Amino acid sequence: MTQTNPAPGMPQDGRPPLTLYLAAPRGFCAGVDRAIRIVELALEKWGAPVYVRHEIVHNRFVVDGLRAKGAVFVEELDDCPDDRPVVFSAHGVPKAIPAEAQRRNLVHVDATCPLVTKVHSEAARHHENGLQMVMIGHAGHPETLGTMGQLPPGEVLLVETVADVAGLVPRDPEKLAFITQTTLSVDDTAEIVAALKARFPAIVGPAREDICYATTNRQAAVKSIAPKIDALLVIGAPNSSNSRRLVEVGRAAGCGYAQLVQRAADIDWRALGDLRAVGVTAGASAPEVLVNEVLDAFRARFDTTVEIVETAVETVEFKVPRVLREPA
Ligand code: 0K2
Ligand code: SF4
Repeated sequence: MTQTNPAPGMPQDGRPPLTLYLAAPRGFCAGVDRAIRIVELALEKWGAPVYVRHEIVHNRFVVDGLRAKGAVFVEELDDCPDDRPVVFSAHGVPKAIPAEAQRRNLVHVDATCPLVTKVHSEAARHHENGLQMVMIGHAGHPETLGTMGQLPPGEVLLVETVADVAGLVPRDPEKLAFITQTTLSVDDTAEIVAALKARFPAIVGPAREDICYATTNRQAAVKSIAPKIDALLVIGAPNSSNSRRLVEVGRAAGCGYAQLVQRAADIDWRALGDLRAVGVTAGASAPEVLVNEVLDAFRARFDTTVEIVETAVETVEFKVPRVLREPA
């Protein structure tokens, strides 16, 4: 699909021509959309303030918007009062957190993405079958903490790189299974899985990838744009794992300049230099309004032709929890 976009009121003369390849899919996934709706519906149902444990998704613009509506973001359940509802973020929480909320009789709503919950269930099932888990993920990331926190300490061994596989000391190399964070690099993870299978031939893996459809699709779209462009901009936050992976995927696919930007004001125009073609995508937690802001910034400086590069069509939708579908 091709659109020529003269910015309203912008002179055509003097602006160099630029083709802007816009990745599709990009931006919000079904899990992010659901998590944000959960906070909005909780505010409608119970009024402000509604507490949210951790950023509901890793995007300051989203968080600030919900804060303005009455959400209060905290890192720990201890920071939530007993008499207000609390929402758990899309990334998931260790098992101890809902248990503690229950003990305190807190009204709590879990906005963990159902695809993250699926990984939690996998871990629990393997544990019941007597397998020790290897988790491929990033240390300290809330999703990794949440997934590892489904099982007792020591039951989940973390690996971040191929090199980490050599250092694993499992209880029984014949009784292992692996799971992954949902937002990893598809290619890097395949290498780690290959190393795990080479060292532990009996290791059990998921029937289908734990890396989710949204992560996979966004990375595939970047790969298809990379050969056409001089530079790639990924709209997303520095703490957004899936957004950072898109930058890495762009670089690995041959894009010499690939940069994460939170919004248009972050674009380093000098570093971009003389551009003929640029790629733009957005992480799963970055709202479309920020994509439009970036497009407008290009239109202001270049005679920009936007080419949408669609490599997949997404139709996934997740329902919000029943408590938010019922009247107050
Ligand atoms: O990519 P991250 O896991 O860091 O999280 P966000 O940027 O908030 O994106 C939403 C994904 C949440 C769970 O998979
Ligand atoms: Fe769910 Fe994937 Fe979105 Fe994470 S990135 S919230 S796992 S759909």
